[in-house]
Amino acid sequence: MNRILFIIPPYPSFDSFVNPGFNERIVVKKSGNYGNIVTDMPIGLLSLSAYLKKNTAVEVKLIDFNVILNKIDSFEYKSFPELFQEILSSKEWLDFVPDIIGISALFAPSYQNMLDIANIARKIFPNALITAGGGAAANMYKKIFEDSVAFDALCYGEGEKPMLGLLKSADKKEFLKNNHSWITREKAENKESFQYDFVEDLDEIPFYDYDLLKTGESKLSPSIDTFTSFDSGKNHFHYATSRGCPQRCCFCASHSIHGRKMRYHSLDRIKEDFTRLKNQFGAHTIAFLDDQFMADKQRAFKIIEIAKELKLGIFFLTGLALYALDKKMLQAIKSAGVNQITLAIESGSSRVLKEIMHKPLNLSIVKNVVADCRQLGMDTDANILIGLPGETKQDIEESGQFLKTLDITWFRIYIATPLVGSELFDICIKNNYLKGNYTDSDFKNAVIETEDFTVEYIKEKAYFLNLELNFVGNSDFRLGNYNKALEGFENVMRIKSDHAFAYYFAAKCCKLMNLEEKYLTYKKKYQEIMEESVTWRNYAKQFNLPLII
Ligand code: B12
Ligand code: SF4
Repeated sequence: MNRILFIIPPYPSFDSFVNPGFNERIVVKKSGNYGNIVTDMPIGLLSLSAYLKKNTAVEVKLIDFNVILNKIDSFEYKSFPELFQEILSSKEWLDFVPDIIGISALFAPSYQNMLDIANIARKIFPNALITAGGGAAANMYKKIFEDSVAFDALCYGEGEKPMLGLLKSADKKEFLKNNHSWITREKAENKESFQYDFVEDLDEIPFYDYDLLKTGESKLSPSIDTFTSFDSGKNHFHYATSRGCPQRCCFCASHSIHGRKMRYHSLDRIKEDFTRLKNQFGAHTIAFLDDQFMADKQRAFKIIEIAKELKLGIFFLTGLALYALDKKMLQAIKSAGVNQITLAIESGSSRVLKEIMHKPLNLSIVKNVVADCRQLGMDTDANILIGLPGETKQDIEESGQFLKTLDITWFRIYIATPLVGSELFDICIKNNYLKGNYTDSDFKNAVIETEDFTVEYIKEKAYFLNLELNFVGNSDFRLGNYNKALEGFENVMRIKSDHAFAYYFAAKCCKLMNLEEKYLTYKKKYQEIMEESVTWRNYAKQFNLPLII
């Protein structure tokens, strides 16, 4: 029987884990403050495991370093490799010797961790085949083979069929050599081209192998926690009803793994899986990870109905396409208990949306969707991206002006990041726009600099827009919904305990709601921060906030 060990490297780099930036969420451990790591369920690996177990004899184990980093209450290591060495050589963590190691590297920030894990695993398990898959592995293969000799092969695109072929082959090295979905050093050096080998009918993949997880542990820090309306104590399970997305947003790299054609699970199968999640795993909510849940609207309605019939809550972790969100769809979503949705608006400038992002979104639709959500009592989070090549300072200003007119509950302002596999990445390379290490960038760091802006400008502007749209111009505060506005500000305090603007505007809400005791607490904290922090004093000055209330 084959034995596979799947490993998920820490998502962030060591440096960003131990030195989280000013604008980042902090986690306090006995040994100090660290960046927060999200631990959503790795459904790619759960799918792989289920598919392999259905089709061949295999034993599968999973080590998710993100879960481990969240679990330990003190971080005593001088580097991540120290941690990798300890865990991978410990019998307590791993009670078998794997024949195949499969590292899952979906994104570039985990690049160095993926290499370090492979190098260490090569020493501990000299006879194992070391493979990797996911966006970073598939799109960065040339660099990986330059930077490490530990890998036998990297998977091009989705892994179910390539990995099954590998497990079933009598001569594994020969299989890797001849199969077009596996990238080997030799094939890369010969500049061979690679091919996807997708499971076309997703129903061929069995119910995800959720048993591979200690589900309690993956819920230590789910991304759902950042949504104020969601009770993270509830038992939620990640799931994708489809794969693929036909859109061509220039900043996206998803197609480089899943392709652009939509593939679906049947409705019967979805019902079966939801029922099992509820009855066998005690699920309360399904958190969807589809790239394009709205690709087929009638199907989307039916899936929502299935969840409602089963009395399961639903939640969308990825941004929803606005063109599909007419009043009827929003009513259906709301009726399934959704109180908060993420809108993939991306920019308030029509020019940027159309000419730069290649995103067919009409801004008048945005206004209607936001108004309908308010009317239905649904909170809206808007994803906004700034700093793309071709975008000018004037575009960013115009975008900000438009966004200010929307009654969005909370704006998430991101900095354009050149994801490997995206059109944006190719544009940046071609024009020499990269002014930093792109593997470190994760929508918080600015690394793109063009004729129109510097990295410093974009970084500053992103934070300025955040303060302007979420605090100074907060829509709930503006509309007199002080309780709701206060909820948002208090949520920020929990994530960033020295956020001066959160205390200032929370104090204002409390004053207006006659919450005298809270008002005094928040006012005092604001004034303390103003005394201590030059950065916050500067921001206060820019927005004409008093230093003493
Ligand atoms: C859920 C998700 C997350 C979760 C990860 C949860 C998890 N444990 O899987 C969280 C919230 C942590 C996350 C974070 C980020 N994410 Co994200 N995320 C996604 C999302 C929406 C779904 C992933 C998924 O479940 N896909 C469905 C499953 C079935 O596919 P899969 O995971 O890719 O797995 C398949 C293959 O990759 C392959 N495979 C994977 N591992 C392995 C291993 C082996 C050995 C083999 C053979 C094959 C293989 O086979 C699997 C089965 O077919 C994708 C978009 C997408 N559709 O993929 C973006 C995506 C992966 N994320 C992306 C990015 C950029 C990020 C962030 C950098 C940005 C950010 N700040 O949000 C951060 C990075 C982490 C950090 N620094 O904090 C990009 C990555 C692009 C790139 N080239 O770098 C994507 C593709 C989104 C996009 N539109 O471009 N993300
Ligand atoms: S960002 Fe979303 S809508 Fe745009 S191409 Fe990627 S998955 Fe599709």
